[in-house]
Amino acid sequence: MPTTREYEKLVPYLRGRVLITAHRHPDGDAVGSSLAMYHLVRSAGGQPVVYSYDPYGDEFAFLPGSESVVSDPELVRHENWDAIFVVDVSTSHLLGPMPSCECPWLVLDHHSSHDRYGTVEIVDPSAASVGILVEELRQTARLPLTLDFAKCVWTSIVSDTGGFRYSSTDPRAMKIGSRMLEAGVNAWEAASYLYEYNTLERMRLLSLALGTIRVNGKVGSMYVDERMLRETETSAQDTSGFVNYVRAIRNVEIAIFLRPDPDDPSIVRISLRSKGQYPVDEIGEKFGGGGHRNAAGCRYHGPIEEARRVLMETAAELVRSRDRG
Ligand SMILES: [Mn+2]
Repeated sequence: MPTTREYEKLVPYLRGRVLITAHRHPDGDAVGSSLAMYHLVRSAGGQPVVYSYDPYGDEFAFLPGSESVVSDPELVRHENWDAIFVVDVSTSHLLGPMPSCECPWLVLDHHSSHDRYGTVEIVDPSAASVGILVEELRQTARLPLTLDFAKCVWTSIVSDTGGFRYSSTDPRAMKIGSRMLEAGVNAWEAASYLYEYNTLERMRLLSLALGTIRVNGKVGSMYVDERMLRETETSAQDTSGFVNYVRAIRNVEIAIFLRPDPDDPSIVRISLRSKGQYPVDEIGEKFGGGGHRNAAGCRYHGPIEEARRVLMETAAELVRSRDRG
């Protein structure tokens, strides 16, 4: 756990004009921790702007502050920022276009493979989500715990622990979660938006994707291609969380999900998940990506069926080498 002294280095910047951003294709932790920072800076008397190159999904619209998020890089380029807060970003490649700013980059992250790209960095791989670090920063700064802030921290923890299910769920996450409930968070409100807010189109896409599931030993895979997206009138963003359906199969230890890159259809974007002992970040890194032990991602240049074959082979190799040793 970071020390009070480490958090104290960030406190003076909370009163400034700050830009807050997270990784592209933001998930619940990226959104929750960005917006928690937004409320924290506001209660400190600073002027925050949250910037996300990829707009937030509709399921996050219940979060206070989400209506003020800026996605046009031109709108943040020419400001005189006192600091840029970056949350949940392991490497600067995962950022959208950023303003060139002489100001300090202040980083809160919890990825184990973290490039040191910031001016001041708090990186704690033992934190279940970055929202936990934002809450610890709030306590250090002795700022009030508001309901708006609590909803964002709660969303960050719920998302990155899979609803308090993953092994990252620890006493620290539960204690901070409990504090957010005391502040008035409604667990069902968050869960209903995060997990039960599917469009009918997305469910139809899922039914097509489920038809592509293939399992070989401990490795399972599934994909969505351009044709399925056209047929169901959906986009690649509608596939978030699909990888979990592969992981949910009994005896599958490594789950692979593939889909076309929305920006470049010649690139396949790949999500990797593992249930336990197999480090899928090692697979991700082989293809120029990365992530956590149990959740990683990468890209592949080539047709989706070829990507699937190559990734399944690589995953099978990892299983073989681990099971031997
Ligand atoms: Mn995270």
